[in-house]
Amino acid sequence: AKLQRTPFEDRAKLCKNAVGVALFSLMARKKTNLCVAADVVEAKALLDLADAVGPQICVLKTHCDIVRDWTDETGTQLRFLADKHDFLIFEDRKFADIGNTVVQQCSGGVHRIASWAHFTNAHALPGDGIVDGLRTAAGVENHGLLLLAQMSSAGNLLNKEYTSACVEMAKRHTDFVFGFISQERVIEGSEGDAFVYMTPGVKLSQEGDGLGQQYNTPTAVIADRNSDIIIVGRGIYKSDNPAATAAIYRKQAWDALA
Ligand code: 6AU
Repeated sequence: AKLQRTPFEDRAKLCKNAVGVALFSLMARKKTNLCVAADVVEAKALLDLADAVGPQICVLKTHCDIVRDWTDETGTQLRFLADKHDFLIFEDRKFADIGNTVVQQCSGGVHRIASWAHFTNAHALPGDGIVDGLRTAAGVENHGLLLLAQMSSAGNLLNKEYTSACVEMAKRHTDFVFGFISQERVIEGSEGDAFVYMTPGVKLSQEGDGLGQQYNTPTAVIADRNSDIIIVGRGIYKSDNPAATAAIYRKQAWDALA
């Protein structure tokens, strides 16, 4: 049976966080549910990749701590490209410490994540204090947070009970937490429509990487598991033509919504 999907423009009205609202609206307007994981290690390569895939994506996902020559200017330039191409920037920091520590990690240090990223993500493991700390560091007006409810890697410890606890945590913080990193939609019905589901571990060729990553196709993730956004890294940035390959993933992921 085909899934009945609430249009993204309607889900924008249900979401309580400003960045979540902006993301749903952007997806509806630009007609893309592709996020590129820009896991490259030099600032110029990151900016070039962002400029090349920018027209295809709703979100650019970064790992700022793998970029060997990161400066404040890198964040500024990413924001410029986000405005140019109409996408949001997601720093995949996977915070996992106590509230007081994540305040510093999110706003300070070399990367000053809160100054350029629209949203980031966190493990629920430390408890609600991690959400409160990140809210303090970034504010709810121009920032949002995803919780890691499920992971793509073999043997991960995020079992069903843990996923349920993440869902409950998100529901307690809807001003700030607007979605999940998950392998499927983790909240059904209209309550679940207020959150976004972003799924990594997506590649057109399905063999793993020898380090535990497990892949599914765009169609399986969107049509079968009812997720919203595919996150694609190596499948795109390691291809000969990232812009053209991004267009292929974009079409498959968007067509899978229909
Ligand atoms: O497509 P890949 O395998 O080259 O890259 C997948 C990207 C990487 C991971 O750090 C990230 O997705 N990721 C995450 C995220 C987004 O939080 C969670 C997870 O369970 N698996 C995963 O691969 O940048």
